[in-house]
Parts: sequence; structure tokens; C-alpha cells
Amino acid sequence: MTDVAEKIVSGDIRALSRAASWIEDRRPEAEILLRELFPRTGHAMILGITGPPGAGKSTLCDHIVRTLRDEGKTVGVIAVDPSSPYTGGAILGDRIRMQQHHADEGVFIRSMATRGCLGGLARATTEMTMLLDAAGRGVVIVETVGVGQDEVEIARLAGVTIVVLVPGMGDDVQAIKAGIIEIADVFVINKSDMPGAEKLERELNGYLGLSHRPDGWTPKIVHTVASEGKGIGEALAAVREYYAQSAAKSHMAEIWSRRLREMLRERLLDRIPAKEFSAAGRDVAEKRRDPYSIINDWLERL
Ligand SMILES: Nc1nc2c(ncn2[C@@H]2O[C@H](COP(=O)(O)OP(=O)(O)OP(=O)(O)O)[C@@H](O)[C@H]2O)c(=O)[nH]1
Ligand SMILES: [Mg+2]
Repeated sequence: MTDVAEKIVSGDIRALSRAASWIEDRRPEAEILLRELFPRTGHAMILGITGPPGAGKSTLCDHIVRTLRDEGKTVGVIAVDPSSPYTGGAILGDRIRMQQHHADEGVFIRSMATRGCLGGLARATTEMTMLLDAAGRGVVIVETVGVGQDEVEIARLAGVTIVVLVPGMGDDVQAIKAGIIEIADVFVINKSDMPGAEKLERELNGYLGLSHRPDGWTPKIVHTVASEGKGIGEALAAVREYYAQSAAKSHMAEIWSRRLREMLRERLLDRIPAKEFSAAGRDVAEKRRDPYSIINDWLERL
């Protein structure tokens, strides 16, 4: 192993930070390193936490981190903000909330915002989880803000996903985008100190009664008051119950088959310069060439 890889595997924080920056900056060193580290991955539990803005994801995450630290586990936290191309308030908030862990080397925190293209963010998030996994972090938490399709894509990268909902979000579960409901292995109804938590649970149960997952798992519903640290143990227990059974393994195969497709697509696209796409677009629009022959030419060249 190279020196950097060796250091990362042995838990060196500075080497880990440097490698994380390589991933964020899309440096070629990142790929070389991750290929080397790959055999060391596959041990961490990758836990996705997603849900609408302000649902209490970070507060919940913070308590889960504390519980895991009390158990003696090391943790990696990746806070992803696909909705904002800028370093927005959400990310700053996450940073501040997790500040209390800053002196603890057992908690490695990284915030990531989209840098232009979302595909790149999904890739960087995957790579970051691989890095933290290889570095021996027992649990890697990926917190994703929002409820859109983009967020769902990122949440799908996790081995087990918590969807955080809050009472009074809308009239019923239908108001929540279907995509986010479908990725939940565990539902956390946070802010259960507010009215409407029971109603939300009934609606969720109604929804779950109608839908059948291919893996046969029925998502658990857990009530929490994250701001008071209530229900954290139950949430973690539900996560572990899902993770312990075989469904999680086939889920990983599904994740990788999707990732491989995306990786291939990115690679192929990277090999055609953007200006060539523009020129070809003009050729087709102005009927100088048909699109099929352009694609065939590219495929032959690659
Ligand atoms: N009443 C109540 N408030 C809560 C609870 N959990 C979190 N909050 C508050 O809700 C607000 C948002 O919490 P966050 O943890 O930042 O929520 P988030 O989902 O991470 O927010 P974004 O990352 O911005 O999407 C904060 O003011 C919390 O103190 C809860 O169980 N009950
Ligand atoms: Mg947050």
C-alpha cells in the first residue's frame, strides 16, 4: 500500500482529511487511492438520514452520533446539500450543531454542496463513504436535505435509510413526494411533542399497508423528540434490525449495479469534450448530420 493509504487505514486524521479534499476537488489521486482502499471497505454501516428541511435530521444525527460514541464506535458524517449550489444556511447550521464533536477524533464531519452537477455530488458522496469505510469508521451517516428527486438519488446510496417526517407537514402522506417515502427503511416521526404525530403514523400505516416492497421488509415507524433526545435508542434499534437481515445485502448489490451504470456514463461522457457536443448539436439542428451517425462515430472512437 502507498503511504497515504496506509495512514488512512491506520486512522490518521490528517491523511483522511487530505484524501477527502481530493474527492471533493475531483483530483485524479482520489481514484488511485480508492482503488487501493477498496478491499478495506464493506465493514461500515452506511446510514442515510433524509427528509424535508427543518425536520430535525441534524438534531437526530447528533444524538445518534453521541449514542454510537458511547458504544465506543467511530463515526463519519457527510452532510449533503444538493438543493443549494452555494454554501447555504443549512450547511452552516449542520456545522454549528456538530461543533461539539469537533474535538473528538472519533467523529469525522464533512459538508458537501453541489458543485455544478448533481451526478458529481452522488459520485463524491459515494467516494466519501468508501473512504470513511476504509478508514475504519464503524458507521458513516449521510444527511441529505430536502425531498426532491436529487436527494432521493443520494439517499439511495445508503445501506439503510431513515426518512424523518414531522406532524402537520401537509394534509396527508400524499403531500410528501412519493420517492422519498419509497426509500425509507425506517420512518422517524420527529417532533412528536407537536400535535398530529398519531395522525401521521396512521396515514403512514395506511400507505404501508398498500405498498409491498420487493425485499419483504415493512418499514418501522418510530416516534422521536430529537431536541430532547427521546426515542433515539428505538430509532437506532429499528435501523439495526433492518440492517441485520439479508435484505440489506441484496440492497447493496442493487446500489452497486446502479453506481456502476452511473460511473460508466460519467466516464464515457467525460471523454467527449463539451464543445464537441455543442458543435454536434448545431449540426443536427441545422440538418447537416443525423444524430445516429454522430453517436455511432463517437462509440467507434471510444
Ligand atoms: N419541537 C421540536 N423541535 C425540534 C425537534 N427536533 C428538532 N427540533 C428543532 O427543529 C429545528 C430544526 O432542526 P434541525 O435538526 O436543524 O433540522 P434539519 O432537518 O437538520 O434541518 P435542515 O438540515 O436545515 O434541513 C431546530 O430548531 C431544532 O431544535 C423535536 O423533536 N421537537
Ligand atoms: Mg440539517
